[in-house]
Amino acid sequence: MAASLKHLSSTATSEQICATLERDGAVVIEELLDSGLLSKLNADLDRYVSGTAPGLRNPTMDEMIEFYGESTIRIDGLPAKSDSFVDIMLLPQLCETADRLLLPNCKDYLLNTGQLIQIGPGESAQELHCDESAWPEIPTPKPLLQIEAMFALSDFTTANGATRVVPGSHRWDAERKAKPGEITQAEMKAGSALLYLGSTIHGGGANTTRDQFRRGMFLGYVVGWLRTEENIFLTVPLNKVRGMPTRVQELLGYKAHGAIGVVDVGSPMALLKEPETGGAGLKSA
Ligand SMILES: O=C(O)CCC(=O)C(=O)O
Ligand SMILES: [Fe+2]
Repeated sequence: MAASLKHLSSTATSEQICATLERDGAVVIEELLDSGLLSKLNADLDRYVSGTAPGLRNPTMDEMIEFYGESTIRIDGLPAKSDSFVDIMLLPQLCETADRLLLPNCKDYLLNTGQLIQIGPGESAQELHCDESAWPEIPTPKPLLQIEAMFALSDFTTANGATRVVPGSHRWDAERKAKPGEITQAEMKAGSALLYLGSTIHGGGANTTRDQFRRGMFLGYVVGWLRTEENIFLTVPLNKVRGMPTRVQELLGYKAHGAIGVVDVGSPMALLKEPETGGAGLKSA
């Protein structure tokens, strides 16, 4: 039987979402963003996309140039760039799923990265991977580290680069490679989202169109004791964080994980309550 993904409606309960994620490693939630939220988010992002060239600007490793795509625009720092992104961080379907799947493995979780991923015409398929391979130092078997949502901000089609997914691969040994018949693509309408686990094999699709841009937005939560992929303390200015809902401040790293992530060996939240210093909250002696 050809590989396929289960689609649930946005009224699905977190039990249903998690049961599907535990069984298949991935699920599409249809119409997770309403049309008003989708257009506000796209308008906010348009302002940044128009001034950004495709490809990686400051590679940390040569292999990342191809991995991130030379015809793909990626932009992070999204909590500072769009209030709609901040609203989306708190969607109950996302937070309840993270509560159920990640809280058994940590005291609380963090935003790992929020990323616009716009795949341009001619882009080749991204290498299939698990997002948890960002932390190769953690020995296997690993506890579940991450849950991810890839929001379709334009329609996702096979031709324009809909995410490729290997259902069931979250249970595979690390060496197993997907055969063509085990790979499907997350075709979905703008506003829908693919939810998947950090251990599920997937990758961006090839964009074989001549003139279509596949706009996706990635939002992932990770166990709070890991270093996050995006350096959110630098991508989201402190003065912006001060005006955000408390739960968002926590998810951006302003809550200690027990004794980890502290300021003056205490809660970083105290820093957000101080008058604006414009910097790291340092006071001169
Ligand atoms: O663009 C996509 O559909 C997937 C991107 C991805 O998996 C990644 O960059 O880790
Ligand atoms: Fe990925």
